[in-house]
Amino acid sequence: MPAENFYITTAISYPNGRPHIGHAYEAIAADAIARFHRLQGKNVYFQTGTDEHGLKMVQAARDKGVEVAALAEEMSGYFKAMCDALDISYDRFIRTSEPEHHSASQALWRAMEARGDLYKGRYEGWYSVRDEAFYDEKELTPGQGDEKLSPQGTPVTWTVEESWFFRLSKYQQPLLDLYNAQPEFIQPDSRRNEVMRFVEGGLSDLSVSRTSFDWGVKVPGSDGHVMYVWVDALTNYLTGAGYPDDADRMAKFWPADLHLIGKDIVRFHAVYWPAFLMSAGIALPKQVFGHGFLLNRGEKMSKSTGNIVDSVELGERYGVDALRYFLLRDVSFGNDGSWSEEAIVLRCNAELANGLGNLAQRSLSMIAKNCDGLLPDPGVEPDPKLADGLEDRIADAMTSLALHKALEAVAGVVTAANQYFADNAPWALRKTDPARADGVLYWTAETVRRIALSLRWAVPESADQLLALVGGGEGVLVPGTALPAPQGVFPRLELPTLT
Ligand code: MET
Repeated sequence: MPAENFYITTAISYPNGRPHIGHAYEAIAADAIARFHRLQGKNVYFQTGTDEHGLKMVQAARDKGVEVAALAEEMSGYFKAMCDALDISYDRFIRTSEPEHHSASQALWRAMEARGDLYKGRYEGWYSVRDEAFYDEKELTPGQGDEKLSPQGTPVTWTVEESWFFRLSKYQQPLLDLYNAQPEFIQPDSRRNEVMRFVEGGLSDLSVSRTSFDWGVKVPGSDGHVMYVWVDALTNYLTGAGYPDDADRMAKFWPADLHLIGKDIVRFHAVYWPAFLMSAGIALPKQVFGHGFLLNRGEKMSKSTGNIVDSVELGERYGVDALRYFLLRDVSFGNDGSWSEEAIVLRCNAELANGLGNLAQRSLSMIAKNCDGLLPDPGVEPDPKLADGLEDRIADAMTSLALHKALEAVAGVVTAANQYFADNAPWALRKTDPARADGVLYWTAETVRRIALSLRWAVPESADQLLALVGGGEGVLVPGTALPAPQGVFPRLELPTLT
């Protein structure tokens, strides 16, 4: 039987500046999920990339005094470098400026046009360049002076422009039917409720082209119009699946299994995107999951407050796996989470350095010293079954994308194994009952193997190092195996001293 396919995406980022830890967080979470499914034997396709068109990019380039294509090129490079530095196992890093993506977007456009869902008109309304979003008057709140703010708190400007429209209003009922029939389409439930309220409130037709600038995908057969950036941005998911020409690839990877995105862009993914696809007669993705924001000591990262942190630097300072572990373990996935360097140090020292690292180091150095570096025999020492059911608990947690719960289950086994090691004191048994001491060391090493295997999706490099140290892989450890010299896998972290 061919392996099951699994297609997962992150949002694609605007390369109008450098990536910050919020981008790293989404990439790490998606990577963890992608790796988990690969380890389950699935044929995974994982796509991330950059969203390079739109007014926001045009304005950022103008502010910096550079060409927009040059800005996109340079900044996209930083996003890709971030993914590479953080061990993000993407299969494709897509850029919406690629010709192949332009063709896919135009094909989707034509399909919506053929359905009779596009018409030409004049857009008059509020637009937020920061969100690249249109808003209804009723959604706005007053800002300073005459300023009006979007629900995301970004300034909006009154915009009048000749434009193509998409008959979004026609899809109000089909969308509500979708949310009712498939509650898992939008998760978590809190986001689903928000979207349902929004759609129940009525949908206006959507302006889907711009004429005031030309940095975008050209509207087929309509000179002077480029597509509204979200139309082409969302289409990246189809481009990656081979739309429109590669039917074999489409059959494998479409519909996508999971679009992992931030909670601020759920509306685009759970309202506009399925409406476009319904219009074009294309199957809908199985799930849109809106994760929470990552707050720095409770504050949202923002360029204006200057609390942007370079995740690549954090990875260099504390270790990529420590950063990954912290983010996946500390944040209750789906909710907002808070991070600080102190919190990274605290969590990783407690559970990685002192918890798992010590367990491995203490047991393996005793094996090196007392057992000639050969994995001892369990003898009659009973299997303490410390990791019983661990894999199932992780799989359960991953089904509902409770990444933090999956790691909590692993942390529980680490604690139990340390307790087992301390209670049985193999260093003391060595003098009174060496065969039992051997048995305790064997079972400790075997538990470390199970833990390491269970962590491969979260901290890939460290988990593999740990597996190599216990001489293990998929199967139960074999007594007599010669082990490499033990080495610390999880260094104790320290906060940089202030100078
Ligand atoms: N560039 C968008 C954002 O960062 C996401 C596009 S996902 C199709 O909000």
